[in-house]
Amino acid sequence: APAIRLEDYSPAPYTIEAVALDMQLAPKATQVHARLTIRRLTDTLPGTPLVLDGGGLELTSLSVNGVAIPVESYTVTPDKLELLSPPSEPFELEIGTRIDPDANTQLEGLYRSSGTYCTQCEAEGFRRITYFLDRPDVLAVYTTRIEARKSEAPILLGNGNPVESGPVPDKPERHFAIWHDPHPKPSYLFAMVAGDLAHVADSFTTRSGRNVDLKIYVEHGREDKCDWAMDSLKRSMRWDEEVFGCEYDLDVFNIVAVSDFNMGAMENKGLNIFNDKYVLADQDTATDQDYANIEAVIAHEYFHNWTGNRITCRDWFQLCLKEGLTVFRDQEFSSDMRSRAVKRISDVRLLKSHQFPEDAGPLAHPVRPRKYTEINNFYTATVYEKGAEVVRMLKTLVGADGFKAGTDLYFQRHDGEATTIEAFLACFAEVSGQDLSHFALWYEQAGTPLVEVESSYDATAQSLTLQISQEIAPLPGQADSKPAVIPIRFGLIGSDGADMSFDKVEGAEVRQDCLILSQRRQTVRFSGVSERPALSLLRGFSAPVKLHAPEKDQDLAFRAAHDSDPFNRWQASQTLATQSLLRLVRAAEAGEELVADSVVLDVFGSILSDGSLDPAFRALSLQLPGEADLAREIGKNVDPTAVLKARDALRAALGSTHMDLLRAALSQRESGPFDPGAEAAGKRALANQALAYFAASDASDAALIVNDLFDRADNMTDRLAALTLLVHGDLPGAQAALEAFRNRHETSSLALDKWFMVQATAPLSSTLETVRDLAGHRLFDENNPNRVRSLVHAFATGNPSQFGRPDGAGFSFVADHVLALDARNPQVAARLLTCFRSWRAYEAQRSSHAEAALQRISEAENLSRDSRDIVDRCLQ
Ligand code: HT7
Ligand code: ZN
Repeated sequence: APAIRLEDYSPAPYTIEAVALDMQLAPKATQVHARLTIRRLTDTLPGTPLVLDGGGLELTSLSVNGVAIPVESYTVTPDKLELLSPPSEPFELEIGTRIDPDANTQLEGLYRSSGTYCTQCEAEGFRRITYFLDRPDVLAVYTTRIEARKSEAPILLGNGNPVESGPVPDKPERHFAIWHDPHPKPSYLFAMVAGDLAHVADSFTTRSGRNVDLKIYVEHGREDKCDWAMDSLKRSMRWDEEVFGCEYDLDVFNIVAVSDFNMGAMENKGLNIFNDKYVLADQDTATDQDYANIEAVIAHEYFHNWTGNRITCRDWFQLCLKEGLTVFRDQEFSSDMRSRAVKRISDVRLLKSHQFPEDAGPLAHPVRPRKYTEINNFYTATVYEKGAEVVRMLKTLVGADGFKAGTDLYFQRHDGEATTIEAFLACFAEVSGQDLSHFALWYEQAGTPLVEVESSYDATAQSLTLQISQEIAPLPGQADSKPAVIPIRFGLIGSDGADMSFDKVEGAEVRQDCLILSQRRQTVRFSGVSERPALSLLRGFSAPVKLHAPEKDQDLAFRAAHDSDPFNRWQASQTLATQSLLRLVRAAEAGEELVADSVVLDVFGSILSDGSLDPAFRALSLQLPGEADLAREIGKNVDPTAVLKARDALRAALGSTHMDLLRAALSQRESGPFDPGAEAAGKRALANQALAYFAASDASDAALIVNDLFDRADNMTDRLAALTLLVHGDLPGAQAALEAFRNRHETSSLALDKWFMVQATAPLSSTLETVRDLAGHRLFDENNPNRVRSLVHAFATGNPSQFGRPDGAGFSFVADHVLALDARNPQVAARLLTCFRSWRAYEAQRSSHAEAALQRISEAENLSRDSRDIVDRCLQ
């Protein structure tokens, strides 16, 4: 497929101002009638052909201004409809198409999930419903009439506000509903749902007094699992008014939860459709992480109403305009609902584990890519998470007030438009008076800058000198890099643990506690520094960079205890653990004895016993860097078995050294009624982290205590924590616990996903065989994306030592699944395939097995455009 390039953007020659859709639903033959009001743009020559996008469509009728048009005046294929010489004046084009929702396994366009008709139109799904200018810069007002058998689909939902509903004359078994959305929108925000659904209802009064009916639709019997989602929605609506001044703009806001969905959720105007994983929660089936995710995703989709829907993207290259900004907004929301420090640490962990590897390998691309062959492959951690980091840096640079003024201007100036990153940045440049043209490089350049800092202190001159450099390693299609504007928040910590003052700084701009780098190499000199400080750099992770600032273990231990910035306090303990683990990996590779460093054992002991710290923060600080984090640090010639051994050795040493402290922490586990809030969740996280070390220790009663927790747990967080320790540690009782878990949750699909995932991520040599068996299990369903993710994807991304087995069998198993899946659901297949992206980092034997698996995929016949794109880039 030819690449689509940003530089080739031009507006469509025609626009579609209004859409009246009539959808006669039937499982295998849905008839769609579209009446489009089309206008030639003034710059378009009369007689210019009109080319509409289609996606596997069957045309059943076609007329212009009410008259069927002769066959010689158009050409049609399933993927394109061309009117050779459309009217010069505004006209009405009526198109009939027939589609088969039941045959739609790719879950784009109109499909059925557990019998419910639903749609997914982002990015290019609307063209699978009718022929259209299916691009985000064509904004139309939609009216949708939905008709279905009443018994099959008593609930009929569309975008906007409900207008009318009732029985269909002369067809007693059918009924209809009409919905009208007054806000012009791009086709990717179109949605409809029809099915036999239950709902919960609530309401919200906006700050200007508009009453909004809120409803969450779910399968019957799941109504009692919607409380948290509804509560999150109301909190999101209030927060967006208070923090961003954004108010809701329709009379209804509907959410529908479906069980077959390619991604997390979709922000269709007034009718959000969700993967049910991000809606349904109760104490028995959802973990604390699930509750936090639901809160974040509900907020994210709601926030899109302004950042994405009211102001949308001119083209798909601008995807980060809505996604980066909306992720930033949902992160801020969660920070306000929970502990800001804990949220920041969790977000940075996610960024480093998902985005950094993407940005360092063959799939690297700028936050605003310049070309694509399949847009679905660009819903990436770079566009979303790095995109949010860029917005965060923007806020750091222009300040909180400048940021608020900039977003106010953006909302006011671009409301109702499809716009660009340039227009967004211009708002902040204008209100702050800052030139942001150099900053814009963050949208253009791929790769994570490596910032290296060497410091020297001159006691006589009382000065501190930093030699700083920044560099991005060469990437495919990007041999060289330019230096970026990098805000580095910092502190100089004195021996008493407090931040020190200094007189002046030369060699870089400093605004408050922020050093602003902009050159490849800079020498920065602080004067008036009264003693050698401990350097705290990149506080709050103020820029998405890799920081190398060599620091002795003792200095890291000092900062882990004293840094006033909680993020860097956490980072110091992580860096300390990483340095120690890397030494253990080298020892494991050399076949030496694995002896843990005492400084790490001490620091972890202090955190464990420091009751003054927030439990959630302690839990995070006690977590060791993961196997994949260590592999990323090692960078090349990675042997995942040595990494696993090193990590296991340190976990065991921590458990055995601190057994008494751990026992004490376990005995503090709280009882009483379940509370899903962040504080109670933090206490559970700490208790379960303590349990994990205890299980890794040489305590003779470890298995007993874990089994006991499993049996007694009254919530999913604790039950799953215990199950994971039993299964991953191959402890006595593991198989019985797995069986008990499956029996208990046989009817809860989301809980069963966890049952599959626990087994897929066990770092045991028997796991591949188990996973193969599970792929044939009666409860496995290859057509359900959540189930595929919980087994195959979890194995490929959450089990480094077994996916990366030295015999290549892990790679081969995943490749088999990519190929099988590709024919049915290319989007999910291509995403699974990205797990190979770091294949070159393995040691020689493993990387040659991974390459062979990729080659096999590459040579398959009829590979989808989605998978072709990923495999080609991986092998390039
Ligand atoms: N904007 C939504 C993206 C999305 C999506 C994209 C491609 C294929 C299927 C999809 N489902 C949802 C989700 C979001 O970012 O809020
Ligand atoms: Zn989004």
